[in-house]
Amino acid sequence: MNFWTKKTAEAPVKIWGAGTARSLRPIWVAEELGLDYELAPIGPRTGETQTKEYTELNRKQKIPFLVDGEVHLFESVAICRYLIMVYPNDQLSSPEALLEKVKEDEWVSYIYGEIDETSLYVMRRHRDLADIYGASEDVVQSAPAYVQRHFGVLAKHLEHQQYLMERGFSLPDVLLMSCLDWAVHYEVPVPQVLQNYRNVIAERPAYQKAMAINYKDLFGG
Ligand SMILES: N[C@@H](CCC(=O)N[C@@H](CS)C(=O)NCC(=O)O)C(=O)O
Repeated sequence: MNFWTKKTAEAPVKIWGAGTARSLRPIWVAEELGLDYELAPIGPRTGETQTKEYTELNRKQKIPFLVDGEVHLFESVAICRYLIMVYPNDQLSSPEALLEKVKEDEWVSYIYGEIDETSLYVMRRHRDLADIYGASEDVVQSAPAYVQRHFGVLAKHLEHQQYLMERGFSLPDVLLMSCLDWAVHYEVPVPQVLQNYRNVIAERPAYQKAMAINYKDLFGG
């Protein structure tokens, strides 16, 4: 199958998952791209990821998840990357040259690895989800300092530029913004440069729409 000439005559893109920082990402990207997509807003701890039907689609029993014709994808980063590359528009810039690609990967891996998985999700696992993963006060207490160290690196990079990639708003910004919101929710201090960056990105209509869709229970409606 050639993704780059993919026809949209098939059913619209379907995305599963709502209510978490990870599920926000594909919804936000879909909104930035102006996609006609269907959302199944299933939550992570509601039993909806454990049903027979969902497990047949996604053996990981996690959200988010995407189906687009023959393409089945889990992992928020992969889903966003897929949407940006298959349905490009001028709201989300895509890397073209090799160095741009690897630089973008560098930020994506850094934010996903160090801030999402290693810090914020660790706090979630060992505090909010302690019944499942075990409580660990030491781990939970040391995580915010670790996040802040990496926020320092990101703040330095963003001191003199608006977005992580010089060419404009892109996938690493979607990841960083979702992590900043998560950190603020966990009361992890955020440096001023990143607070300013967050305020600018929060003005994006697609972000606001995606937040209202993803966190429907918080925003009402
Ligand atoms: N690395 C995955 C993480 C997916 C993930 O852990 N999703 C959580 C919600 S944020 C989930 O579905 N948890 C349900 C479960 O573990 O049963 C991604 O970025 O998509």
